Amino acid sequence: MRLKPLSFFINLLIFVTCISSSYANSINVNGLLISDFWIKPTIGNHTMTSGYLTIENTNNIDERLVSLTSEISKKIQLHDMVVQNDIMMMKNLLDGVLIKANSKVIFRPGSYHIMFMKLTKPLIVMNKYKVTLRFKNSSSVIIKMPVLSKKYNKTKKHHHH
Ligand SMILES: [Cu+2]
Repeated sequence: MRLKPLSFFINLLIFVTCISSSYANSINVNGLLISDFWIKPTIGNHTMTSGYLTIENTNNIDERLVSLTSEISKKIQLHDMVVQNDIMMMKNLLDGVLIKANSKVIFRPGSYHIMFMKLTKPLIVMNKYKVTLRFKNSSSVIIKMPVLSKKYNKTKKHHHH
């Protein structure tokens, strides 16, 4: 095996196997707690949908979610919802999402979300799809995001199957 530069190892992807029962998904990668990740089912034959997660940064330095990739989508953006002329609009966050030291950012409907555009295949409810999160400081992380028909304002329900 040839020697690779240190950055190669730092950027090595960490493969994470999520607990398959219910969707109490939660992983800890170098002090980044990533939890409650899910993808909204597509509506009809729409080729885009959104995804959500919670990222808690327990480290003493700021972190930034820079970009995402996945085999399910040819184009993934990080969006926020903003009000422009009294209309709720989606805003493409070109600089990613800042997760300050010792704080938490919650992606949820009506707020931060992952925009999966140009889906490459229909998403199946309860299936899990690999999504790679790329951070500024930490290694990239692969999570398996389940497609769930969650009710936005209700308390969490557990799906057993
Ligand atoms: Cu969006």
